[in-house]
Amino acid sequence: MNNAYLSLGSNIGNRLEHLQQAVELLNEHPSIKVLKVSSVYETEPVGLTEQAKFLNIVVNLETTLEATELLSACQSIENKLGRMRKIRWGPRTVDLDILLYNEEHIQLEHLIIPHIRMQERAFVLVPLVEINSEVKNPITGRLYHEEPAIKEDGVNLWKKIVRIEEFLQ
Ligand code: GSY
Repeated sequence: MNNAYLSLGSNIGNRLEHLQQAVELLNEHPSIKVLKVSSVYETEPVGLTEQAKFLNIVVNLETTLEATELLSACQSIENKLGRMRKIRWGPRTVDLDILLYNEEHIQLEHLIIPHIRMQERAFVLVPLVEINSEVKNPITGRLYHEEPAIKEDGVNLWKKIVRIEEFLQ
């Protein structure tokens, strides 16, 4: 069994509903079981700053899928939920990024794990560390809660989630 962490973000329409639907679709996948869902954070956009605020979460799941198969599953959920991404770094209905897959270092043309920018993004680090304070960068061995970027402004608790059932509709 493989263990993975995903980052999910939405900044178009009913942002919470998009995140809930994405987590439900993950959980309905026959080869995926969602184990933990972080609280929901409202976050200032990073990259293209002239766009609406995001809601972000991180989920922890177990899966029998290979990393590339998990990527395909994430992309098909994005497509199903009508992801619009006309502009690079721009607004999106829902975005699913694989952050970590076991303790593997994967470098493919279309998939880099650990996610290449995760240690620079408070909107990833804050919810990640909430669900696992001991999680480490598998390459450097550094704890993600020690990354300086975790202290950056622009990440605010929006909805506290304690149990996964509270999140699923
Ligand atoms: O990389 C995911 C999409 N994204 C986000 C996001 O999810 N949250 C915030 N706050 N900024 C972002 N910029 C991009 S691109």
